[in-house]
Amino acid sequence: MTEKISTQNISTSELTKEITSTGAFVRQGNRFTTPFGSKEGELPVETNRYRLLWAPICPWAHRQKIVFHLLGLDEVISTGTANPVRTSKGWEFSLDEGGVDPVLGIRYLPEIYALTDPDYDGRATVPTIVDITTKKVVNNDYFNLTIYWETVWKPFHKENAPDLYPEHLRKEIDELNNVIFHEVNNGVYKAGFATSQEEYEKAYDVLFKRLDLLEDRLSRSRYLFGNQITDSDVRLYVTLARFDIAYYMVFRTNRNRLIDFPNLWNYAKDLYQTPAFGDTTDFDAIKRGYHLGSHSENPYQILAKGPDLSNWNEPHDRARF
Ligand SMILES: N[C@@H](CCC(=O)N[C@@H](CS)C(=O)NCC(=O)O)C(=O)O
Repeated sequence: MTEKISTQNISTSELTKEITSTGAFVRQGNRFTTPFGSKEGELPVETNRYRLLWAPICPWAHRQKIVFHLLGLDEVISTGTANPVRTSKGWEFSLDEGGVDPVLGIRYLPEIYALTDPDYDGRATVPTIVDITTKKVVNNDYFNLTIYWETVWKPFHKENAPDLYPEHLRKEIDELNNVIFHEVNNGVYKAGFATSQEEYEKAYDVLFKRLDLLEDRLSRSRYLFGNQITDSDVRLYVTLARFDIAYYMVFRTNRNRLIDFPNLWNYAKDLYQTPAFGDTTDFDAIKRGYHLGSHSENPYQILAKGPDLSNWNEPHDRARF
């Protein structure tokens, strides 16, 4: 579901952005995309075999963590957490004793990519799924991972786990996920990483047009698909949770803040106050990761003091549905 990558005119900067000749950001494709499943060639669905490597700053990784909590998969897939401020050598496991991931023994994420594929020359990204038995990366397909957790991993869901990807809604969820990905989740990055005024404004306009439409949609229902939380809500939430604290300032997506959209803001608060959402949202990590992660854009490494985040715990209006 990722965009097609143009191999021409890609420039590499400190952030190793993928940039076209007109200054647009085009995200790299995923190198490890073998699906989980029971067919030959698929990754076997087994407990205590895989490790999720993540960083709480990252929206693509955060959604795996939310889904793990909602479904109880934290019990069967272990997690390694990188420091939110990425180093010039990549994500670092400096929060762990001795500065190495205790299960895999790596200090920097690129080490495990190199062990898996010495020829890999793309970015080593979170989320990454490692097979602990082989110490190799088996999947970094951030777009599809939550769908695997929600479907083929069902035998290991906790009792009364929600159905985040109900059969009768799958087509609509897939369609909305695509739109949310291109215009919102990745839309903020397209605005933030653009290297021309024109591409930045294009991404900005698409993003806010879509947020206006979602604002309207959420005037009619508690969640994106009525009264049940689905995979699409997880995807939208992770971008909303980073909006005012990071994207508004760092990516210049500043037509207005999340808290200026009554429905999106109440919806975000509602989810934040739902187990699995708020308790996996690390605002401090998000702020440090985005504001301090690029030395070229913040050479004096000054951390913005605001915004006030206490309002995330204030009452929301969604019970009216
Ligand atoms: N795998 C995807 C998406 C995941 C992703 O971009 N993760 C970011 C953090 S939010 C990352 O790990 N970036 C590392 C880097 O750019 O070196 C990609 O390659 O673009």
